[in-house]
Amino acid sequence: MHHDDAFIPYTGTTFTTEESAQRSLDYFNFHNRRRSVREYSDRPVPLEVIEQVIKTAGTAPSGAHKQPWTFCLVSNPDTKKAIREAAEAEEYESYTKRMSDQWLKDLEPFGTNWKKPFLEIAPYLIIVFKRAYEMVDGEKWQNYYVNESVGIACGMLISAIHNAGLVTLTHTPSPMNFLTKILDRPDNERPFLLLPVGYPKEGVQVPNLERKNFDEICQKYD
Ligand code: IYR
Repeated sequence: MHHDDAFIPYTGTTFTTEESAQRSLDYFNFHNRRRSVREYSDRPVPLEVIEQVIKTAGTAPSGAHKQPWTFCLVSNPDTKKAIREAAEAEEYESYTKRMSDQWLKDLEPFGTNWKKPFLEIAPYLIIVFKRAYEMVDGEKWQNYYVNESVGIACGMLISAIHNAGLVTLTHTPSPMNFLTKILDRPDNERPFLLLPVGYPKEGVQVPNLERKNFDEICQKYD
């Protein structure tokens, strides 16, 4: 059933208790300063850094290891402009007609609106596509747990971006089928998330938010 090299030794590192405690604390403290940033500097970002963070996202677990994701990396100014214009057209409709009063009220603390200049200013846009199925010899092979898999990969991507000293934002223009068109994606792919990536605009401010405390997010069963 298995060929000889179907399994190999696990090479991940384990740590002493003290090292584990320190590393988990350091990791939390570093991530606790991550924020979604909506205003970007046009300072260039080295391509190899962006490629590396995408590689990290690609290490995510996925249903049956199908890796059902494609990360489109956009730096071309014309493409960014096309994406901005299409996103703003949809967002204008959303903000002025489609979103409920309650939704608009819930967004007030973030100061968002239909204008999305970051789509042109940020040096890179990463548009994540989920792959619902693969075409194999003209046949459709369904992928598994696609939303979970791609969601996890996006979480790892955000973590890797923060680790590299860059900022991002999980932008969700809605509907976002315009991305399929502009980026000429195949039928088996659907846009999942759009992330501008870059350095923060100098002196940028972010909403004064508080995170839930530990007892609010964790229920222990010991
Ligand atoms: N997609 C819109 C609206 C929006 C919705 C939620 I929920 C947010 O947390 C933030 C924005 C936009 O990107 O502006």
